[in-house]
Amino acid sequence: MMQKQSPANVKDTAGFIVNEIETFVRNSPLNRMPDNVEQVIFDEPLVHFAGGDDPVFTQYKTIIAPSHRTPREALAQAYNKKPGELPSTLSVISWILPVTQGTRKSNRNQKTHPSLLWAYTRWYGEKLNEALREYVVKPLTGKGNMAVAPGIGPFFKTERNEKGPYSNWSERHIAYAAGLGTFSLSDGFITEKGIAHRCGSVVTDLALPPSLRTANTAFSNCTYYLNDGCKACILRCPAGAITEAGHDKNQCFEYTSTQFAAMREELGFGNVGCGLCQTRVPCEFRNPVKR
Ligand code: B12
Ligand code: SF4
Ligand code: SF4
Repeated sequence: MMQKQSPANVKDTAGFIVNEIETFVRNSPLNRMPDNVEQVIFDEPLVHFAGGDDPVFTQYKTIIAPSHRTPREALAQAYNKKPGELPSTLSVISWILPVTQGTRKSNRNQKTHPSLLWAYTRWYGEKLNEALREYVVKPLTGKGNMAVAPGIGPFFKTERNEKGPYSNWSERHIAYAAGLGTFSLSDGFITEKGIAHRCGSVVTDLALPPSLRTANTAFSNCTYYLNDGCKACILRCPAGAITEAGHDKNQCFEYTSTQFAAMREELGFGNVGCGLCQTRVPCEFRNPVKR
């Protein structure tokens, strides 16, 4: 799949990777609802790149936790090397998988539980997301490049502190670094295709052109911070986990892990999600600051 790079083909390589990801998502049998193979789980993805040594990745050690890996640390760990032993240029490939209109609509009517389609998206959609991460890594390594998908790597971990659960590779923070959008009052990540999505990423030693971060702040796409008074997600959350102070991860976690046991058991899923705060809100499928 991949040829060795010269500066001249960096742009071609980037285009090629975007095309590979789009084609995989469009054609993969994993991107199909189990009850109806005509219905896709995700729409066309958004794909951006970040420089692997962008200083924002070091900031995440303060913003998230010291254990949060930089791309260099993640790649080094995967190859059992020291970060300084890796090539001087690293890149991160980051993608957004937008939830389809049909699924979003089904969740809009929900008041306490996720809709069946939303639960399928959480469970089967993440299987597609995992397969996509592997699909992006394999051909790169097959052609002699280094690549890892930290979000599904053996060192990936979710821990807890007083604020709630956090991981050592936060896909949304990677997407922020790649200029795909910003955070929000509800904690959700608002992209040009809205907040209802799943995301993923791969680190590689390929040189890829970093995408611009055009947002003024890490919260610019959320209209709450534009003083427009939007509090739609506060009203949507059945757990009372969202207030003007932000998103209480502990409350969200308690609600989603205790309330949906019967649904999880019936479906045989480990997690059915919730996402009421990501549907029937102005940021559901678009960037609300661009009305
Ligand atoms: C742990 C976890 C949870 C926990 C905690 C969520 C959380 N907010 O962190 C719980 C169980 C509550 C949860 C719930 C849900 N989750 Co979850 N979860 C994760 C997981 C595994 C790790 C997240 C993590 O590391 N967070 C770290 C903390 C610190 O991040 P944070 O609180 O979001 O970050 C805040 C600060 O950093 C702050 N900030 C402050 N200053 C600054 C400065 C700068 C410069 C920046 C950039 C940021 C920043 O910004 C953020 C917002 O306040 C990820 C998968 C992954 N590997 O990333 C999925 C993930 C975050 N979950 C996801 C989803 C979809 C959900 C649910 C909707 C459930 C569902 N599937 O239906 C809910 C939504 C909750 C919500 N309102 O955000 C998606 C989010 C996609 C999106 N649309 O935003 C992810 C990325 C999974 C995926 N692969 O797509 N989840
Ligand atoms: S519903 Fe409104 S306040 Fe909540 S995240 Fe979306 S834009 Fe921000
Ligand atoms: S914050 Fe958590 S509990 Fe509240 S609507 Fe969003 S996902 Fe559901």
